[in-house]
Amino acid sequence: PPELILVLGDQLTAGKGALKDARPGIDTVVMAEVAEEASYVRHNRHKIVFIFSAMRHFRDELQNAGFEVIYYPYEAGKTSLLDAVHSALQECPAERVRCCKPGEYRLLEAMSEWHLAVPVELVEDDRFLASGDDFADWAKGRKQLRMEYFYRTMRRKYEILIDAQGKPEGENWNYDKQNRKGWRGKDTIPVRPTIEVDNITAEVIALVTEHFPDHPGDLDQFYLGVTAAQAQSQLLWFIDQGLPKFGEYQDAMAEESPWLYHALISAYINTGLLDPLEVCRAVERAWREERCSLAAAEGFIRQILGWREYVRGIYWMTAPSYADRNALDAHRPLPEWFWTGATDMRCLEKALRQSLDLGYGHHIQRLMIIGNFALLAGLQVQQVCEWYLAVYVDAFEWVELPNTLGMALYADGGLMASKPYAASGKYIQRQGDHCASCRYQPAKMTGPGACPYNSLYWHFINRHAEKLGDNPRLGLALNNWRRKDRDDQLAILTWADTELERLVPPVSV
Ligand code: FAD
Ligand code: DLZ
Repeated sequence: PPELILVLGDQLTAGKGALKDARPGIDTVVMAEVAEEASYVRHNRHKIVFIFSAMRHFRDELQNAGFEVIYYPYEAGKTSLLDAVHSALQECPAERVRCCKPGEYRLLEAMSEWHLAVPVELVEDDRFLASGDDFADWAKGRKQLRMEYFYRTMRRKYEILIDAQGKPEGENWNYDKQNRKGWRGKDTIPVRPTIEVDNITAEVIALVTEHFPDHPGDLDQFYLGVTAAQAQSQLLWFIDQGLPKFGEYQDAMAEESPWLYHALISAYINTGLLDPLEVCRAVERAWREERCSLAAAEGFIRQILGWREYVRGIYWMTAPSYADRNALDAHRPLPEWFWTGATDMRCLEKALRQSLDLGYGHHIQRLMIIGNFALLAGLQVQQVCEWYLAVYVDAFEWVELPNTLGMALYADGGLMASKPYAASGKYIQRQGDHCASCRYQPAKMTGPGACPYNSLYWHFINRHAEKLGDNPRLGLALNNWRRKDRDDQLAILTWADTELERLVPPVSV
């Protein structure tokens, strides 16, 4: 019997998910641009344009492949996906609705309450490399979950960077120690090819400009591909131009570039325009053809085969209560300047502005600049998570939440990360070149001109000393703090309190 196949805006892969075994000429596909999905957070306008335009291009591809597609553009005024499915069922004779399991718990829960005239079947999302059951099996009985061990299982399972004896290539599983160089402006950063804005994207840009005036994002700088072919050519460009230096500068921050040698492919993988396994295999191939070092290839593959699958496993294993965790009792309200970038801390200003304007920040900006500030200042966890979900083009809760709540804010008490990623101005100075153009000095601890990250770092260590006391990875920091003179400690804490009052003022009622 004919089916109605609902394809969501982050499920744009032919032949996978609900489209697996779909029959052109028999089944009908429905896709819808709906207010509820576009507004549940203040999504970056780049993200809305990217999703709507990619959906419209995907619709055309499905039609070219012979599918009947019912497509509701934003102007059709469908409020929710349920609303769209209801309407589509009036237009076609389907006896069942099929949809791939959504990436966010919020939507899964809503779908479980859909009452339609025909049954709804949810199918597993086969675009991921570890299913929920695979992850649960791996996690079962382990006292502590650590990404590194999960990653090794995945390397073996997919035989990626594994030699003929079944050992890791180069004899090590992980080459992270070679991947920590700071940026000193000494290398040439390759210029990224621009992608032409076609008519479909231009129309969507006009629509989003009109309907989402309060959302962040400078659409004059729209830079994303919107088809699988464009995503593929971005990947090939990266493998050629970015990958050779990816590992070396993976943890670096640069004044002159928002992306350095990063791939800019997360949005494509998360929406189905690129396949994660094919990406890993293409990078492995580049190493085998001697086009990059093993450290670069391994470092990159670990992010996708390891971290990406691991955070998804954590998300579904702990949903929905994970989102409410706040293990360090962080309650300061998110300052308004997170939405404008108006701060005189240079590194933070750069990271915030590009995140707001482009919807992009690389990992170290998200973790060690913005996330680190939120952690040290004790910003309210759920407000910070909502900010991340809104601002980045690649943000979907399954990947955003464990990264923000777990990795950056340590609000899960150490389920995701083995220690809080707390760092002072010294780290930021070592990894990048922002400090040279900043009014604050990373070598100064207190008084006017002192880098706020410094005193806030010790404030953080001091206020959580008890909770974090048994974490061996923080032993050194705690000892250094305890060895300080009582007067020095007091001066640092008093200065940090002054800085907190200034930078994160309480919300006026
Ligand atoms: P590259 O640095 O070139 O890395 C290659 C790929 O590896 C990425 O495209 C991505 O698919 C994958 N990857 C790398 N790190 C991670 C990770 N920690 N978790 C999952 N995948 C990873 N990534 C998202 O896709 N969506 C998010 O909403 C998101 N939120 C984050 C929030 C915080 C606080 C932090 C610290 C990280 C977050 N990340 C998120 C992970 C990572 O920062 C982005 O995937 C990466 O910056 C995307 O840029 P890129 O494609 O240039 O990545
Ligand atoms: C993110 C997003 C946006 C902005 N708009 C839509 C939309 O109009 N229609 C749609 O099907 N999907 C959209 N999405 C992606 C969904 O929010 C996503 O499928 C869920 O959050 C689950 O990951």
